Amino acid sequence: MQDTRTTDEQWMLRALVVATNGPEADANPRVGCVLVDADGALVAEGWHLGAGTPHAEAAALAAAGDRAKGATAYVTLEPCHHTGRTDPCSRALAAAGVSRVVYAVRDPNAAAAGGGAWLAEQGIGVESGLLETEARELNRTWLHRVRTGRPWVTWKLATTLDGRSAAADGTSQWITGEDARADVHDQRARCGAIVVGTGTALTDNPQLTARHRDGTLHDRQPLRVVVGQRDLPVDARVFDDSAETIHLRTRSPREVLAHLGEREIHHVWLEGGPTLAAAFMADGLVNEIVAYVAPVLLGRGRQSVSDLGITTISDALRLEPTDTRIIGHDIRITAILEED
Ligand code: AOF
Ligand code: ZN
Repeated sequence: MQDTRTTDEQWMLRALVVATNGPEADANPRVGCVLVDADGALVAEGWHLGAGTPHAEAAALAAAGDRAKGATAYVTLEPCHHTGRTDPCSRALAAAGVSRVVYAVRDPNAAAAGGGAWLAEQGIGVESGLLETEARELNRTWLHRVRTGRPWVTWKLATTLDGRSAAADGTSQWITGEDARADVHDQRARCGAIVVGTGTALTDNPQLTARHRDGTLHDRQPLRVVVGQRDLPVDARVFDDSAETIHLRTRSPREVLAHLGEREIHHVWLEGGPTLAAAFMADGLVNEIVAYVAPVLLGRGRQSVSDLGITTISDALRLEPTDTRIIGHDIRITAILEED
């Protein structure tokens, strides 16, 4: 099939691909930069490896050396114009003699924005908005936090065919199969924090870490957050030394998210239980649901979520499915709720 994308789009696509080398669960966004010379040949590429390390543009410029002069820079995010943990990319691009800058999405972070306008003032050709949808998708959770001050919340639930997440006596290990559970660990590793209520912490005594199938820990662990007034035993597994844990003695999901947002966490993995999940839902703070549905029946048992105040079918919450797949014997449905 013939590739009908323009040359600019192809280079931006490459910048988006190299951006994915960066870590997902970091205070900073994932950013890629590709430098292309006047003959249309690749000069260098760079990506951001997380807060405190060089920005994508700086990495690409370092790799390019003198060959950056006269080049076009394709960047997935508007070049920053501030001195934060590193120097402004706008000035670095201009100093290197780059003649044209194409970026995908404007930087909504007021502290860093303004690079595009400043570069244009220097007489450098600046274009924006190329593959913006894709670039937004790449940093969906980070953009959400910058816009709202709160992390994006993904509520994970595991249910039986009849919508139960635990048996009548409270036992729930296990409803889904091994493959689905391994998938949960991979997804946890991509988030900045795992949030549960004290009920879940007391009933299941979970470790709340991201582990490989052999039980070893992923290199990076999300922050473990337990929410609620009740005390936890000091020997609870969430307090082991495999990851950092905080116990927030509040019932307000908004307070929880404000606190995590301040910690520059932009993606929360909410694992329930039913009371906490309902509280987040009631406040309109769940952005996405990842549901694992197992070929299991429990009949009488505990619902995955407490009352949502819905009594008639026309009031049902209908989500926008973004992905459905079979994982082992279970089905995983990913769906998003309307953005506020
Ligand atoms: C870019 N290129 O690769 C990244 C940018 O604290 P700092 O210095 O790392 O700055 C972080 C902010 O800079 C971040 O919030 C975002 O607005 C922008 N990130 N900008 O030009 C990059 N990572
Ligand atoms: Zn920068």
